[in-house]
Amino acid sequence: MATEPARLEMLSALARKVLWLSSWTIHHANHIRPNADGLKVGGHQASSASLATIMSALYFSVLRPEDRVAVKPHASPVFHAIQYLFGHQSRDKLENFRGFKGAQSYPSRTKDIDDVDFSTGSVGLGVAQTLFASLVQDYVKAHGWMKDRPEGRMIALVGDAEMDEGNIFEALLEGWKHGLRNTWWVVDYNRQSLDAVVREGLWEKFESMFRNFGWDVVIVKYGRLMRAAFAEPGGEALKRWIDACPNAMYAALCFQGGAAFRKHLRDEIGDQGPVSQLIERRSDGELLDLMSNLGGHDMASMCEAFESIDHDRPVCFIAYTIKGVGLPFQGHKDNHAGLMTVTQMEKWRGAQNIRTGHEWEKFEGLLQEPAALEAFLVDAPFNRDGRRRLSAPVIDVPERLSFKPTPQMSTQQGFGLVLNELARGDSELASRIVTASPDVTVSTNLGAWVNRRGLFARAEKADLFRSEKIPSTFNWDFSPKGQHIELGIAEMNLFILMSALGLSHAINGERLLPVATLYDPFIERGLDALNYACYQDARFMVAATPSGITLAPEGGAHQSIATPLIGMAQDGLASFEPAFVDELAVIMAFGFAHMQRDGGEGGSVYLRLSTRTIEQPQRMMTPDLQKGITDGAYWLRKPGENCEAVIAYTGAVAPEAIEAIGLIGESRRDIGLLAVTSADRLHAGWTAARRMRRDRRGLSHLSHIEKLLAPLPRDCGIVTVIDGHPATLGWLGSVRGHRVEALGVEHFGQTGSIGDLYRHHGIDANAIIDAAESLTTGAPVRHRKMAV
Ligand SMILES: Cc1ncc(C[n+]2csc(CCOP(=O)(O)OP(=O)(O)O)c2C)c(N)n1
Ligand SMILES: [Mg+2]
Repeated sequence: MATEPARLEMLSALARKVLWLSSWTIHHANHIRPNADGLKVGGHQASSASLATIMSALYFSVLRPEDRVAVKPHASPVFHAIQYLFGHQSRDKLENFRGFKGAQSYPSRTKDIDDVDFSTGSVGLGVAQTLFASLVQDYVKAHGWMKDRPEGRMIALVGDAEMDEGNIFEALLEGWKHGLRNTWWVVDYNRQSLDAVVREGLWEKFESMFRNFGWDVVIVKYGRLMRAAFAEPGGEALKRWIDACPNAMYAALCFQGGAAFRKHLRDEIGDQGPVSQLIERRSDGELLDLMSNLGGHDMASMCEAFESIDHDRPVCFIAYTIKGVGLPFQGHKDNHAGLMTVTQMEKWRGAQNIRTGHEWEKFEGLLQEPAALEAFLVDAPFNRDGRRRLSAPVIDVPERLSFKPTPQMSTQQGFGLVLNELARGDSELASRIVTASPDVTVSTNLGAWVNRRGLFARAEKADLFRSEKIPSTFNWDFSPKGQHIELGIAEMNLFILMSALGLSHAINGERLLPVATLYDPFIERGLDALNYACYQDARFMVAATPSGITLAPEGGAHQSIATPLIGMAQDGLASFEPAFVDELAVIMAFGFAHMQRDGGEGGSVYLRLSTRTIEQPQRMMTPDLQKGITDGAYWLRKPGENCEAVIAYTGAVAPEAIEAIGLIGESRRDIGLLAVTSADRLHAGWTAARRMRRDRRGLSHLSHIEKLLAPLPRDCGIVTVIDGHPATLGWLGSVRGHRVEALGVEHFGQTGSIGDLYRHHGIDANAIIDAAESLTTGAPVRHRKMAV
């Protein structure tokens, strides 16, 4: 199906306009309203130009409202230019590109105003996001929630060097396992990265790899001018020369221009009659137009390629392009940060018929009637349904979740019990939960949930062990109604899946409540994807277990030290480390509600859990206690007026802290025990309160931790203890100026029993007592824990 010539003409005109506007945006930011600190805006002009035609073909003609796109980070100016033409982006924001509150350097769902579907920036992640978004769409459809909404295509515009990122390969494999559909990746094959020109023949590797994973591959190499020239006498020889020309040479010739092409062609092909005539018939300008008419810059070829797809299998388009096409530094290997000079821009402005002072006018310099162009934009199928970002109602969450208590439990076990209770019921909440785990479903206690709710797959598949009547603890039946997505071991995939599930309300208009489990140390393996998911405001819950050195015999490789600090520092992620299961049940209920709150009010949730079985408190869950738990801390033993020392603990070391309190109690009368369930929320509350007071928004506002520590005498000492980096709680002394001894883990773990390791790292009861003693005056503490 060919696009009619009149339509093609409009599309090509708009693509030229997009190239102008995107380049002018960058030029403006550098030369007309430069950044106050004089920083140049690099990395955009050349990289954007590559995609002006391809993205114009997509947005102005091919895309439908239900399609969703991840745009290569450096094509942000092209994206903003397209949205500006649609009327979704303001001139003011473009003039302030990369400035404070201006259009973002990389498309951002949360910061940009112009309908960004998926944020990008860290290369590779947006690409994989589209793949997982498609799997999520399948999930929503299989659960009967698509109603009459058509299926969208999930499309990524990918840089060729971006394909080096390992997470893309991990995603490809996972997509193949799940029968991926409705996904298009368009590779901007400009054969350049940031530093260099890519390896020869890379496209062959891409082609075989994608086919291997069940994708269709469409290679768009030659534009219309080229194809017409190949049909002329001598055209075959020209085509052979183009195909054999090394990437670096082709790029260099594009930079040098038509005369250089002519010289090279003459030198290399020699005088061969028809092909020489073909070349000589063209002026230098025409020859350059011909040689730079690669498929990715030819509107007809791109429309044809996109419109030829009449199935829902995944497709990889490899579109040949020239980095910086149409600009003075096209093809130059150093052009990534290249910028046009003022003189170059003036010359180019002339060639584009743009009058000074009219640079931002939508149709300036185009030959077509403005009214016809405007009508064309209004009629673009992409805009048919108006607003594309959807929303979904909030799912009710009870104040706290129930579980079957036992006197001794670990938080990991408790997590399984809470989910099991949810799975047994028939609440709306339970029906919207989707769990996922990278091959650690059973070992993170998700088994009971999965037994009841089943695994997700588009087609039914019964558990063979069960059908063969072989006894097994777990039923692994797959069905379209299943609520657990089992992944391979790649943690990057887990977090990008969370990112996709956690945006379902905005993408599919159907809310999902995703819960991921993994081993705590492997958060670091997927950290950039976790950050990415938070950056674009996806909402999910991560249960990371086991953690710290408490998983003692596993050795140093599996012991996490830094994760509590990651939990504190990661924006958009509220992190908790409860010691007891009743706390966890409160936190999970809070978490499911927090995941659904709008904007800055809500976010994702990280639970750092443990396999250590400890004695559980028998107590009433009062509203005060509940609030303390979710705000981040509460007094497990309230300090008196003359309190000498406070022990503030987090997580699995609770028994050590309690034991130390008992032993110190013989020699020191007034000792407090502070249970810290979330160093993250405590710290965030504290900084927010100080900001409010500084800004005079709430002069008397005190944060939770300030209120908790207020009654302590000035000379009271605080011992903090956590199975993680001591800096997590070390700041508590700054709140009201108390001295602190911060205990924790700073070195890779040894193998041994929990007792051995707590002693070795100085987080056992005796170490706590020693620390308390060093902070208090008076006689030495008489009792110590006896070695066992
Ligand atoms: C994870 C990550 N590493 C490094 C970068 C810095 N960076 C930005 S673009 C780029 C090269 C991109 O080359 P390609 O994908 O071919 O895009 P092109 O500029 O050619 O369009 C690099 C290394 C980044 N954005 N993200
Ligand atoms: Mg490239």
